[in-house]
Amino acid sequence: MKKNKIKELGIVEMKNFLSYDEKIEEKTNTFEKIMIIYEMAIEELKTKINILQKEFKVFYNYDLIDHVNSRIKKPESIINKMKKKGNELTYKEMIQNINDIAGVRIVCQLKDDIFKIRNLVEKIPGINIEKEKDYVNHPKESGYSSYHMIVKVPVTLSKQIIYVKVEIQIRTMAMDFWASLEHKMKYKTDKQINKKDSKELVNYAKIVNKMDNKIMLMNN
Ligand code: 0O2
Repeated sequence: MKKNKIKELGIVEMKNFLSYDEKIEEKTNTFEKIMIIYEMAIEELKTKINILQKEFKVFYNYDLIDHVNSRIKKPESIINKMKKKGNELTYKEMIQNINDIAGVRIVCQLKDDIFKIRNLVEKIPGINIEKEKDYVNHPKESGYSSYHMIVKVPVTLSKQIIYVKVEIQIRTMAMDFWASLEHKMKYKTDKQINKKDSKELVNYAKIVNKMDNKIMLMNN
């Protein structure tokens, strides 16, 4: 949508609605207000995904989506990520550069359902895809596998509609099991995991992938 049209309709991008150049302070009103807007975006998106989940279960007798989780990134994680990326610690930079402040994770049973879900998300009216990363067909070096989408979700307030970024991770139950385990073991610690364990984790990821492929074939 063109910029002048955005103004006419009272639609604003999050970064313009709250164009704060101030430094981030975790326990202030400003920080809380921003986080509440991200929470609203999660609620909007989750409602739409839950509708799809129910539709498939009730009308097609098919468990397309096993479960949906969501979270708001913790302030210290946001700040650490900004430091790693070399961002200035302002609200403006935070909104612009941190794509996963609001996160929704969709977990399914079958590998090919990941792409069915992706296509359904693309069709939800008002949801705009900003960026996608296919770690399913192209797993990370760590072995990590998931489909990532950064979408913009419209949050309707009394005077305007704000477009808010949300990261969606779509993965199978097996991928989810691996990622949670690996996250606990290595992702969040500052310590480097030794080479042997790292290799072992990559091997487990390959086993998970084989299993996902076999289960998918069995179902087909
Ligand atoms: P947390 O604690 O899960 O929130 P971008 O700016 O979007 O281009 P970003 O955010 O690094 O760069 O993108 P990417 O690669 O899509 O990763 C975002 C999230 O994916 C991570 O968020 C993790 O949740 C997950 N992820 C990515 N790589 C791995 C991995 O190797 N192992 C596991 N277990 N999870 C991974 P955070 O903020 O890093 O962590």
